Amino acid sequence: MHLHNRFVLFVAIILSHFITASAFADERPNIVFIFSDDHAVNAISAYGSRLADVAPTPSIDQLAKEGAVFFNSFCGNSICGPSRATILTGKHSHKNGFMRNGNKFDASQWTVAKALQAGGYNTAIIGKWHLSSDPVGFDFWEVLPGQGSYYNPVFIQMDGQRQRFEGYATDLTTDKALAWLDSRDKAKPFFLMCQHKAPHRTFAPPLRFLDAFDDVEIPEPENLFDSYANRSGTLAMNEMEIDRHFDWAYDAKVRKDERGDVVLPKPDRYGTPEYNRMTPEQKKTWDDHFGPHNQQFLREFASGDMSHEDVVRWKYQRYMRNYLGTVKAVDENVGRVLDYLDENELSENTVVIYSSDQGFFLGEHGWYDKRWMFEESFKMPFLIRWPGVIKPGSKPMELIQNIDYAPTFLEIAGLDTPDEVQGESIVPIFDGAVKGWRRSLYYTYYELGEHAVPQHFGVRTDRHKLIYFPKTDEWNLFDLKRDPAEMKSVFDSPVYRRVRESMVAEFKRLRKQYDAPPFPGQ
Ligand code: SGN
Ligand code: CA
Repeated sequence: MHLHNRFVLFVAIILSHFITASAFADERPNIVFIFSDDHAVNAISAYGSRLADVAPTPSIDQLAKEGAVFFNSFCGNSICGPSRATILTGKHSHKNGFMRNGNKFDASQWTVAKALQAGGYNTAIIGKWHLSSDPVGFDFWEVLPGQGSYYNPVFIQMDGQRQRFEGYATDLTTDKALAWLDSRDKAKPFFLMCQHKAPHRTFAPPLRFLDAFDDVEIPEPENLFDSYANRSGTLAMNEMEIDRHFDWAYDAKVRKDERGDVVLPKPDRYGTPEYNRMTPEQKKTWDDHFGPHNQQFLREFASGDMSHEDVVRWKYQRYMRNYLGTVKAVDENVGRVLDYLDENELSENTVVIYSSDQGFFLGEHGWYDKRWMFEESFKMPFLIRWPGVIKPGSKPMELIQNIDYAPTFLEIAGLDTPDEVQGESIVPIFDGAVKGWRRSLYYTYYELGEHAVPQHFGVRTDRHKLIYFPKTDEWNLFDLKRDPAEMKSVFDSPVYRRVRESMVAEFKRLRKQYDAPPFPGQ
């Protein structure tokens, strides 16, 4: 902790014992952490991807313009609950015990929320939580059960009651966050986690944005039709392809009762749970939008003129329009929070962060979903605005990871980070002159089964990535400069012998540094 911060905190604590709250206010910065679920950096225009022109995100981009956008920000385990547990604890999954989505978070352990609360912050979490046990360390919480729903969602209240609200989850989460800001203890600085369900599967946009992308053709990634050659054999075993696994009614929104005699190919296993939640008026708006598009598609499909690739391309367009519609609502709601801070003269002394629990495949490798250590799902968006501290328009290239969030929040708050925390505060990067920053990141994925992604572990430097698949005992090595789309492993190439040796050594070093357990089954 900076000496200055330590002094401010010391004075704040001493004074608060003698002076009433109205006479003395703790001036440490507020922290607003806006977090979404499965938001790929490629769907944020500040990152400048192929989608930047067709799907701009002006409010999230405002954080980049007025602060920093981190281009090399990553998770430690590309799945929801584990990423959230890492953010709260500053530790990799094997240390905080939350390795898979099915786990229950051990709420008795140290978390950054508890530390901020004990350190004088007013703390709240609203929206998606997904850690099974109740939130601890928050003065206020109101969270979605499990994955939550998009339309007319239920929120769990602090007394355990479940209450259903009419509306759209992203709007409601923001409404509740702003209401909490109004009612908070204004003598204290605040830490607010505003966490959206969107743009998670089943990619259901607010009704006002159903047609937002109707008139644009969404650019395809070059590897929409990946053959999975030249890499681990486990890639071809995946169950997350737009082609073979994107469900017709559930994901592509072509309901069974709309199809007449037309028989669509597999997969067609699930129903339409989000549609079923809607009021009759909401359903009508939905049907007025999707009905004519679906009929046109079904006619074309039935005519036999569509090739297999044409059908995949149609599904990709349908997927992206819906995904980007949910993102548009997230962006709009980020704007509402920024406006609130302006209107209440809070912007100057509030650090605002936008991030998401991991990345997502937007058709790259033919996929939706995440989990793999490949760039699209390994990356986490990270944009941060801190007026007077971060130079507007900064584009840091340091390798940061979700283990770093807890120590960063604590340094912002002028509080100490316990030694057991594995991440580093990124505050020194804000000066633009950090020396000796980490040179590599450790990755783990422990789930067994869903979407058929195998357990794997790896290391990434600024140039190379090494992945180990224990079940098949395979190693992949990627040269991210020559092969940014990760289409060919060079692990066995003699040209890469030196790189391979140094990456394997770095992997071992990191596993030791983070006190990693043996690989599963070994
Ligand atoms: C659900 C989804 C999966 C998704 C996981 C994990 N299926 O199970 O597609 O990979 O969540 O997502 S769904 O039918 O329920 O939509 S995570 O973000 O929670 O980790
Ligand atoms: Ca997620």
